[in-house]
Amino acid sequence: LPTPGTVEFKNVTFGYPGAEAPVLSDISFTAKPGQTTAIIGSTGAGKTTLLNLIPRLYDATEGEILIGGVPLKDLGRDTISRNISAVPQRPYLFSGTIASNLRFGAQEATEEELWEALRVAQAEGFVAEREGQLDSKISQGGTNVSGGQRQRLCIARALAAKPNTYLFDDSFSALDVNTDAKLRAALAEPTKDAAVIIVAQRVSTITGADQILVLDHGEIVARGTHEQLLETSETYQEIVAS
Ligand code: DGT
Ligand code: MG
Repeated sequence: LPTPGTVEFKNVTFGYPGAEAPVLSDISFTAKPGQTTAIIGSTGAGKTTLLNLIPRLYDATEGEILIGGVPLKDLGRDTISRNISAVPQRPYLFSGTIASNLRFGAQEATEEELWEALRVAQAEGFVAEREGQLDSKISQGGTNVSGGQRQRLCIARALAAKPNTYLFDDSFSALDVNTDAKLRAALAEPTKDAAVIIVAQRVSTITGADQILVLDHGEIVARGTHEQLLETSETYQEIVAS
């Protein structure tokens, strides 16, 4: 791949155009390859906004984001999309087949690679049961699969692209605790050299993360491992208790 996947935020502030107050203030962290960085915080804290800055859906108002040491603005859009797989909070499937949906961003993926991605995403079973399997039809917006299936297909799509940076926006909370745990265990191998950034609602999804950032009103109010935060962060304790 063109660049190593280290994602670095340096004093990033961001406000939506026209809005008075910034949504993110002075965010600094480094997400390293081979590590999982988790972001947790209440609704409206700015988690999705933070993730969306990485593939440049928006540009930082102040500060800088670098991937592999290169400022985002110096990386072409193409390089950015080849390096990053983002699973959005509201995952989207388009009208086509399961295979064409999975190959979005991974045109050259073989059927075997698609099945492997589905296996990791805990989606192999329900795809195998569908008539036509990889060639079965998906309707616009993915309305003919369940929300949880849609989420897992979008995770499989992200895996099929074999990027070096993964962004998961709340991708596991619609799954039952069991599937969530199985999926994350299966992700370890294919993402072992990638930088993985996970936004989570459920603490159990991220207890094993290498670092957890606690976001509150657009600021990182605490950071550390699960064990460290349990000792040091009241905000984190409240999230754990909720
Ligand atoms: P969630 O998904 O409900 O847990 O919340 P977060 O943490 O993902 O929050 P986020 O980043 O969606 O929103 C942070 C703040 O920014 C919140 O006050 C709503 C506001 N906001 C989000 N998207 C937009 C947008 O497209 N335009 C404007 N003007 N404001 C937005
Ligand atoms: Mg969000």
